[in-house]
Amino acid sequence: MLERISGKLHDVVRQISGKHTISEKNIQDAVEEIKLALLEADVNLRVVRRFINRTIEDARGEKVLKSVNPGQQFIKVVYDRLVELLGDTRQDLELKGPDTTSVILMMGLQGSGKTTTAAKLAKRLVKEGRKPILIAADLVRPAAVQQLAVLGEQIGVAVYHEDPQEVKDPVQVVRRGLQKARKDLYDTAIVDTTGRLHLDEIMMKQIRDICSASDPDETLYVADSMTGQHAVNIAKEFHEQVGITGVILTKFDSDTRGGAALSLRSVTGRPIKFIGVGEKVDDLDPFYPERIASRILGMGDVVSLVEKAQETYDEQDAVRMHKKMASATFSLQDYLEQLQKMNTMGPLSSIIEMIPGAKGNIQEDDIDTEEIKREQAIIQSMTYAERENHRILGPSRRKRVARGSGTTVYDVNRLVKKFDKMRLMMKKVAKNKKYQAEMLKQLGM
Ligand SMILES: Nc1nc2c(ncn2[C@@H]2O[C@H](COP(=O)(O)OP(=O)(O)OP(=O)(O)O)[C@@H](O)[C@H]2O)c(=O)[nH]1
Ligand SMILES: [Mg+2]
Repeated sequence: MLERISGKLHDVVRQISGKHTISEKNIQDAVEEIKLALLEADVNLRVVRRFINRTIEDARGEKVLKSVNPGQQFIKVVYDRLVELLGDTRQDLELKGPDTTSVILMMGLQGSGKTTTAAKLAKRLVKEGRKPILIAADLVRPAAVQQLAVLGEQIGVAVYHEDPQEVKDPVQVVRRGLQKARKDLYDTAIVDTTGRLHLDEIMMKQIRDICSASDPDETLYVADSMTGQHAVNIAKEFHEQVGITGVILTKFDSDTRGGAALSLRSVTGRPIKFIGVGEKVDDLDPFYPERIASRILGMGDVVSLVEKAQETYDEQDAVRMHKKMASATFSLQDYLEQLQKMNTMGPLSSIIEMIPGAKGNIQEDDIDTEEIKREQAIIQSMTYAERENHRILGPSRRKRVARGSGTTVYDVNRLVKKFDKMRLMMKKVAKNKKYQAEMLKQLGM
C-alpha cells in the first residue's frame, strides 16, 4: 500500500534534502507538493489542512532556515508531523489481567475484514500466552458463523456459536457466550459482529445493546484500507455513537491510495492498533507510526540516523579526520575512536538498515561486529606510541598485544595489514576532487 503517495513524497524529499540553503519560497513549493500528494491519495481535506498548517508553522520557525542542513531539517519537520498524524507511538491492546475475562468487540462495514481479523487477533493473543475464545455474533450473513468456526479450528481457538436458524438476537448470543467464557476461565472474548453497508438506527441500537451487554475493554473499528472517505465518515459516526477504542486497518497489503486510512487516526482521535497485511491468520502486524512515516517519505529511517549521527559526530571532527586521511596520518588511535563512535550509534546492523539504499547492498554479514570488537581490544592493548605509529610494532610487541587483548599474533598481523591497506585507500579517496566537494557540501561549507 501507499506506493503512490510515497512515490510523490520521495520526489519532494529528494529535491529538498540535498539543498544546503533553503528559501521561504522553497518551503512553500515543497509544502504545496506535499499537499497535492496527500489530497491525491485521498487524505481527508480537513486533515490535510491541519497537517500543512502545522508543517509550515514549524518549518518557518528558525529551526529550518537557520540550521546547518536546512534541507534535511525540513524533511525532519515533515516527518515529525506525519508521525503525529499517524498517532505518535505504538499503541497495543489494553486488556485486563488473566484472572478476569476481557472483551474485544469487532465492528465495521461489510467485508472490511472483521471475522478474519478476529481470528488473527486470537492467534496473536495465544502467542502472548492468553486464552481467548471467539464469539460468533454475526447472525445475518448466512455463512458467518461457519466461517468463524472454521477459522477457530484452524488456529486451535475455541468458538462459541449458536445455530443462526434458531437464534435471531445477537445480544443473547453475546450474553451466553460471555457466560461460558467466564465459567471456563477464558481470559479474552473476541466478539465478531455483523457488517453493515451503511449506518441505520436499527443497527446502531443493536451495536449499542451488544456494547452494554458485554462492557468491552476494546471496541475496535475494522476498516478496509481500500475504502475511501466513506469509511472515515462511518468511523467518526461509530465513534460518536458507540465509542471506539482503536482502529484496525485491513488489506494494507493491497495497492491503494491509502489516504483515507491515514486520516482515520486524526478524525477519530483513536489510535490505529494493528494492520492486516494478508489473508492468512498470521498476517497481522502492530502499527508503528514512525515506520509508516519513514516508509511514506521513502527515507529508510534517515531521520533517526541524522539525529543519532549528529549526537556523535561533530563537524570539526569530520574535518580533522578528512585531513588525516588525505595525508595518511590517520592512525590506529583515530581508527579506534571511529570504531568507538560506531558503538555509541548502536549496533551496526541497525545503522545499515537506516541508510537509504544500503539495505540490500550491504549485507549484515559483510560487517562483522565480532571483528570490530576484536579490533578494538587489540588497539586498546597497544601503547599510545604504538597506536600513533604502528610501524614500530615488531614481533615481540605484537606478541604482547595479542596476549593483552586475548587474541593471537595472527589477529594482530591481520589488523595491521588491513589498516595499512585501508589507509592507502583513504588517501586515494580523500584526494579525489569529487569526494572533497561532496564532503564540503555535506558540512555546509
Ligand atoms: N489481502 C488481504 N485480505 C484480507 C485482509 N483482511 C481480510 N481480508 C479478506 O477480506 C475478505 C473479507 O474478510 P472478512 O473477514 O470476511 O470480512 P468481514 O468484515 O467479516 O465481512 P462481513 O462479515 O461480510 O461484514 C476475505 O476474503 C478476507 O480474506 C487483509 O489484511 N489483507
Ligand atoms: Mg464477518
